[in-house]
Amino acid sequence: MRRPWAGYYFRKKTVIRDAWTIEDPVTEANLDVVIIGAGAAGLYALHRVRGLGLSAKVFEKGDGVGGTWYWNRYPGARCDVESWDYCYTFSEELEQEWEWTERFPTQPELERYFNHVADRFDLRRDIEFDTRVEQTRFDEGENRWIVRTSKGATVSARFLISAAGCLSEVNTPRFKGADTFKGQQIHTARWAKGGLDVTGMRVGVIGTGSTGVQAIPQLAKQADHLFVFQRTPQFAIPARNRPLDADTLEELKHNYRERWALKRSNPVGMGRRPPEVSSALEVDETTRNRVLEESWALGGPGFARTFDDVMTNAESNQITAQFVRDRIKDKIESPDVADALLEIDHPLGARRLIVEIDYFETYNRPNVTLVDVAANPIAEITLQGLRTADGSSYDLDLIVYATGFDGMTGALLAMDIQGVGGLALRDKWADGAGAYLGLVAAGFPNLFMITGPGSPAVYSNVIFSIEQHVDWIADCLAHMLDHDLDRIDSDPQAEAEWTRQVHEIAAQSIVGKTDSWWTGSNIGGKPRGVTFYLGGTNTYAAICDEIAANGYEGFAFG
Ligand code: N01
Repeated sequence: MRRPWAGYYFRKKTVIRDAWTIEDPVTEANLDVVIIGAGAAGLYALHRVRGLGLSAKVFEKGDGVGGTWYWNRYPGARCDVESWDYCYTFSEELEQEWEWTERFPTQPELERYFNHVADRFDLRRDIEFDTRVEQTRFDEGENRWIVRTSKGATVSARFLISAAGCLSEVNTPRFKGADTFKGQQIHTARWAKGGLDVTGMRVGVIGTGSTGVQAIPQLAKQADHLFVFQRTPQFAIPARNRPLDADTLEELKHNYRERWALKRSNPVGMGRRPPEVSSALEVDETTRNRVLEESWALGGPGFARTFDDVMTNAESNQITAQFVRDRIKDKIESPDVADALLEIDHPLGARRLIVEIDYFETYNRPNVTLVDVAANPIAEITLQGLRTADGSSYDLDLIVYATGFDGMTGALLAMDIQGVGGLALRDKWADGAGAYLGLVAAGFPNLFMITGPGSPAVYSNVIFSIEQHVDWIADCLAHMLDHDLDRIDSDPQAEAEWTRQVHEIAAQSIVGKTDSWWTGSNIGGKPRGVTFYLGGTNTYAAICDEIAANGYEGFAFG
């Protein structure tokens, strides 16, 4: 059978450390800003820095814009944040002209949206596609970043902005024998552009995180048989997706500004009001159940905030989690399958809460088999399929790796970034990643990270966090231009204190109280721990603004 992608997915990750020096001829020397990535962050960053009159170039490894929504084309891929929240807020014209069609937009719709943004703001002419940034070094004498790309160009820029994304470096476990499999193997974030027809195939899906949970119901509809290899059962909340009718759209457009104000005051950047009841423990059982039922009926990611203290109070969490277990159980016909799907070993929200459409019902189909690979781990991939530790074999035509990403730092560390004194970012972060406000890592001057470690990043409505970061960076650049400043770095002490606070807040939360990509434990050798700020996007934005108003406290200019 044809294996069009097999070679690509199992190519060994290369860490480039050749004898490249900053004396290499520079092919383009007069840029103000280089931006890495043309996803939601890179597009908006380009728009803002152009507005300051700066010249800029974006390097994008794909051949189109959209980032996550360019790469993740697997069946069922859609955003699990509502369309009216998961969109830019910087342009009222954009808000008014764009028409969302569903509560939770699909990947094709989001890809269209980002293409529309690229065209509407004339961004493409400064984007170089099919080009990866491989190495960058800070030239201390000139206060410039020298950037080398996969196409062999070496450009120099005053500022470097990473918009490489928190979930763009894929994680494909290397199972013994994977190279021998005669069928097709594909990672969900590298799905073929034209789609993949799995009709009549025996398909194995490894992984039941947000991605697997979205892909499984769609693959089951087409495949001859679907085997789901589950290692960790997880909580999932019904999406209750729906098309948006004309009245809803009109109401949305009318209220965008009001929603923006709600996002600013919400701890995860969503346009919602605070919960009606702050703790599950402060009301009687009847009220509690009514609130839970209403929240369940509404569905979506907001369920995690049914009560204010779900993420901080173990008892409130346990009550909410039991409610979810009971509702899920009702959907599954086989008691054994229900048990296997509900043997959840962590509090609700300790891993990123999943939003699902027809996921649990899919296990009632005769062509779907759940395989527990916690008890019997995958031992090897064979010529015919897959074998688990107890000797059971599964004949397959296609293996789908819904195995996630090297989150938060993976994309940054896939590049060879060297700061002051040749310090490599991967050496600086060898024991744990952090940057002052998640924006600038000490020793890496003039390098801004959008949604970097230390910022709310993935624990927020990320596109709203992106806008907040980009706006802050643009204001900071304007300040530097106004005051004729060439260089900005973080004070190492301010950075250490910020990172301490990030860890202290995480220690008080249920978030990350079990292994997952949130804690980096899905990647061998990666330091463990939550690296994103859990104090709330509203609090975070206020701190960033205050620091800027106080003359950029904790930053050092030169
Ligand atoms: O990745 P994951 P994801 N053997 O890391 C399993 C965002 N997202 O792509 O849990 C067997 O959550 C692994 O098992 P375990 C969202 O932020 C957003 O699903 O490690 N299994 C797990 O089940 C999300 O959180 C949307 O035991 C192995 C799965 O693979 C993030 O992306 C949609 C294994 C990986 O789950 C990542 O989600 C989709 C092995 N050796 C994703 N290795 C939106 O809608 C790994 N697994 C916006």
